[in-house]
Amino acid sequence: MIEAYIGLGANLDKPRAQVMRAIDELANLPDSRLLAVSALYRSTPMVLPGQDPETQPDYINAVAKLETRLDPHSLLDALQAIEQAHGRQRNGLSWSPRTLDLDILLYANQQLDDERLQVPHAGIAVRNFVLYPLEELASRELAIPGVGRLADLLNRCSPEGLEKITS
Ligand code: A4P
Ligand code: MG
Repeated sequence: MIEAYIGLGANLDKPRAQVMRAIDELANLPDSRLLAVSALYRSTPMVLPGQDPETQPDYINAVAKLETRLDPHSLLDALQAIEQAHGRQRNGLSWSPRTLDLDILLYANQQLDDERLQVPHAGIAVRNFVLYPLEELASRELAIPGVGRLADLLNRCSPEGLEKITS
């Protein structure tokens, strides 16, 4: 068994319900156990240069910690099957609104870079909607392979635009 962290994000079609349902589905992944889930966060859309954040609804984001025997590509297959079951439409445009996005943030202490997977996730160092929920589940000393220590990344990442949902 290895430990993996999954990022959840949604900004279409009742995003909070999408994320809650996805958490249940992560709990039912084969050969895996859901160990912990962060609070849900509301976050301002991060958009590509030239895109207007005002044109997208806010995201609901969270991070989940799993124990799994699935290899990284089988885990990605399983996550993409969940995305499809949530009616995820891919229009070929990056960072467009979505009913559900599941990203492998970390897979043990492995670094992967192939045509389907980049792990740690490419955006991990600069995404407050990943780092702050991750801090709830992991030690601040967590070493993110090839990237740095979680505490250092948090020090450099403003929580602006991120709101923990408490009710
Ligand atoms: N892929 C490569 N590495 C990974 C990984 N570690 N985990 C590949 C999951 N998938 C990975 O993803 C495209 C391809 O990335 C997959 O087929 C897989 O083989 P996708 O989900 O189809 O497309 P995408 O999500 O639009 O693209 P991308 O570049 O993965 O976007 P991100 O990084 O997921 O960012 N703002 C806020 N506030 N909250 C958000 O959650 N999310 C995004 C999307 C933009 N802005 C956001 C948020
Ligand atoms: Mg994605």
